[in-house]
Amino acid sequence: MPRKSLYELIISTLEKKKIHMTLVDPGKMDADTIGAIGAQAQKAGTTAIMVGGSTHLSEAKVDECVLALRRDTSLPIILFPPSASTLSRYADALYFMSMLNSRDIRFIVGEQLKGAPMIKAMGLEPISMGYIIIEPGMAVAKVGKADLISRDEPERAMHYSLMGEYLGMKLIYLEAGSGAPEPIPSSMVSLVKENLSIPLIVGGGIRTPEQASELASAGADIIITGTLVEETEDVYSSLHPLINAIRQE
Ligand code: 1GP
Repeated sequence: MPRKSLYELIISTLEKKKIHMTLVDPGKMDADTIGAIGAQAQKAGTTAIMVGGSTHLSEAKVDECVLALRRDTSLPIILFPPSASTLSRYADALYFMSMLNSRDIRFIVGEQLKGAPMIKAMGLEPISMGYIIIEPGMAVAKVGKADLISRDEPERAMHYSLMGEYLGMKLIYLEAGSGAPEPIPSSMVSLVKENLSIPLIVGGGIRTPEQASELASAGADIIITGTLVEETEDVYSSLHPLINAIRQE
């Protein structure tokens, strides 16, 4: 039987439980620190590691971090690239993402056009994803020139999400921006989820088990945390209760 794709694994896992993924940014930490974070996150129950950030990174830097994660964990590694140059052949897959509410064609199809042949050559699994930036959006909103959706426009977020689904994307990601002071409102997550038939990822500003639980209960299928693991001194103790809280939903 052929090996399941990572996307198929995500779908079959979601039939049983909600998923947590840990985001690490090679622009902010060295490879050994990233490997150590990955090992603690795996022990805490995270399902996959996402490697990326909003700044440009060299292929060598991304390779080094992915290889450290390979050495220190047995988790799937998914690239979360800010641009076509931020790829690594050593990852399992990448979110082939389009920032649907960008004002700049480069972030909708431009980097994707550059990246497509590289993904083919590297043999990476692309998982298409509609990336939608919600206020405040933080660095990624500025870099990606997002036409921000405000926190009190849940319908606009829903319309963008539906557009992504109808374009054939496999996942939708509602992003408040890394380090956002608070996560996306749960009422927005509920409205999007009620109307969507593909899995919904939510990230940006999630720091506590209560926030993660509220978003999962509102309909988030996959919860992402990044800043939390960068700032804590004890990755396991910070992540374990948060991942348990999602699993209860
Ligand atoms: C960023 O949503 C992710 O793309 C993670 O955000 O760093 O705020 O957890 P945080």
